[in-house]
Amino acid sequence: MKLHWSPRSPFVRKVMIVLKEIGFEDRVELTRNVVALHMPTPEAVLIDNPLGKIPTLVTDAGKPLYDSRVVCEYLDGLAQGGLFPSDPDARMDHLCWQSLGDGMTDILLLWRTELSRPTGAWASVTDAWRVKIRAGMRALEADAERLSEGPLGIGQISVVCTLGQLDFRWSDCDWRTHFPSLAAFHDRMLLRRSVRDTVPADDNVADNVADITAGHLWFDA
Ligand SMILES: N[C@@H](CCC(=O)N[C@@H](CS)C(=O)NCC(=O)O)C(=O)O
Repeated sequence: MKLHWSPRSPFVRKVMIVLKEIGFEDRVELTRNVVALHMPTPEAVLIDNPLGKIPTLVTDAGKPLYDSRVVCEYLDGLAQGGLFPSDPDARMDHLCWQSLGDGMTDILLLWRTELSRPTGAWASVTDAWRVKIRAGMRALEADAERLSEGPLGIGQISVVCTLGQLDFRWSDCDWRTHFPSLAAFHDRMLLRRSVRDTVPADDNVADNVADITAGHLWFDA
């Protein structure tokens, strides 16, 4: 299989954590791609995913699969890894955590792009995103004990990628002070090799977006 990949992508990270958890790491060839909303989409990605996004997986049969939710579920199904529980209640918990985590990650990515807009960011939109990220963090803090105690599933994987994105691109937001149970959950997740080995890293491929998020996301006492 081939995976359109980047070490900086929180959505690719979900797939990488799943691959490591199910022991399929060696079955996938990683292809480095630089994708960003404000840049021309690489042809190699566009051929496999008309949306031009990563992660995109090409199966051994040559079938392209996207997005991270589909790719993670496909891989987990192949391995019967149990990361998407079959019990309906547990499954909905995990799918909802995934929706919240992925939705917050989407906002964090769009927000950073908006901040780089040459004519200036649209303040009403970024203000609304701040409200949503704060609400999302409160919801996750309320669920942190269940996230920490339950068996690993796609819900925890998605949420840890959102928190990792805060550390990677919003490092001054000090989320741990305001969400201590979530911080404990994050520490616990870092005990897993799959999580530790996939912490986002900047490999210095230019994407023309300077580090411009400082001072834009904070949490009230
Ligand atoms: N919903 C998608 C989101 C993927 C996504 O936004 N990936 C980013 C990189 S982290 C991307 O490809 N951005 C380029 C673009 O949106 O054109 C998923 O879960 O895979």
